[in-house]
Amino acid sequence: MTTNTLRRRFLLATLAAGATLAAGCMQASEASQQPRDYATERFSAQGAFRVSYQPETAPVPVKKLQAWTLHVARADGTPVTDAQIAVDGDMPEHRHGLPTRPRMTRYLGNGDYLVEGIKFQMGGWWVMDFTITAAGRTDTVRFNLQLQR
Ligand SMILES: [Cu+2]
Repeated sequence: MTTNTLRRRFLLATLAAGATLAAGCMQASEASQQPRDYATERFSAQGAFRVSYQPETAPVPVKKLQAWTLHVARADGTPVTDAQIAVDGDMPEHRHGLPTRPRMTRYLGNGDYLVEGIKFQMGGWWVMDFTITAAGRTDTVRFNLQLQR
C-alpha cells in the first residue's frame, strides 16, 4: 500500500466520522426545537395505558392547592379500575420539583382517580409524571404544562 493510498483512506475515514457527528448534532438540536406536546390525554411510555387529566379549575392555577381527576384506561379504552398511582412533578429547566407531595387519594369509579395536594409555586414549563401499576403492569405517563406566570 502506498503512502498516498493510506493518506486517502485516513482522510475518507475522518470525513465519514465528521459527517456522522454533524448528523448527530443536527438531530439533537432539532429534537430540542420540536414543540412540546401539551395534550391532556396521552399514552403511557410503553403504551400500556391511555391516561388523561382534568384539573379542578382550568386553566391550571399557580400557587393554589388543587386536585386533579386522572382517568386511566387500557390502550383499547377500557377503564382501569384497580390502579396504584404515584405522582411526581418537576420543572426541568429549574431543577426543582413541587412544593407539595401529591397523592392519589380516592378511586372515583369508571377509571377515574382523585389526585390531591398538587401545587405549582411558579409559572413556566412543568412536567407531571404518573407511574401507574395495574394488572401486573407498570408504566409511566408524562404531561407537559405551560403555566402562566
Ligand atoms: Cu421553577
